[in-house]
Amino acid sequence: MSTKKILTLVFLFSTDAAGKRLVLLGMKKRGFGVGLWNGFGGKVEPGETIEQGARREVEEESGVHVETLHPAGVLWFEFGTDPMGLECHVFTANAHEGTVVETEEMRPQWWDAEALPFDSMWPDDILWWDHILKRQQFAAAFWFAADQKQILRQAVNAVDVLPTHWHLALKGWA
Ligand code: 6U4
Repeated sequence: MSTKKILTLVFLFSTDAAGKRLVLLGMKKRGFGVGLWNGFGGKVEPGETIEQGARREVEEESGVHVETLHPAGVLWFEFGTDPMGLECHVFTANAHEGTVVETEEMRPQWWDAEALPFDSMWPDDILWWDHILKRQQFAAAFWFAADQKQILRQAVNAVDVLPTHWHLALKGWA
């Protein structure tokens, strides 16, 4: 693995009248992960911090502003023989400003956080979502087949401190 792209993935939480935790997912309408319910996020651009990139993507994809982001986990993805690895920084947010809107990229919908549509999500999500619900930070890695569907190898760990340079740390860990 020689190169990596840094991505963000943000899960926005809310509560309904009965106090049930809700999470906002977006149906991806184009590009990578099309047809899947996903958190909001994308590539971090040059000159941005990871959090700035996460905030920008949330605004672009859902129309709302999130001020406080809580670091929740780090994911590493490889697909088939593609030399590009994806390091995806996962955040949660408990508050937002503005109104959620459908955008060119995403059709947003609130879901019961304990009953997500895992059959129509990236197949790794079901393997780490419990950590998010329990507010337990995690570091995970998934080696997908080239079809971007089948997970060939995986590692999911709860951590006390989120690792930096996660793909390098993996060499001695997975
Ligand atoms: P463009 O269309 O170039 O603006 P951009 O919005 O920057 O793209 P894109 O569309 O490549 O990013 O989307 C990346 C998003 O997909 C990130 O939020 C992370 C998410 N993602 C990628 N692989 C994933 C996986 N295996 N599991 C998962 N989310 C994944 O839960």
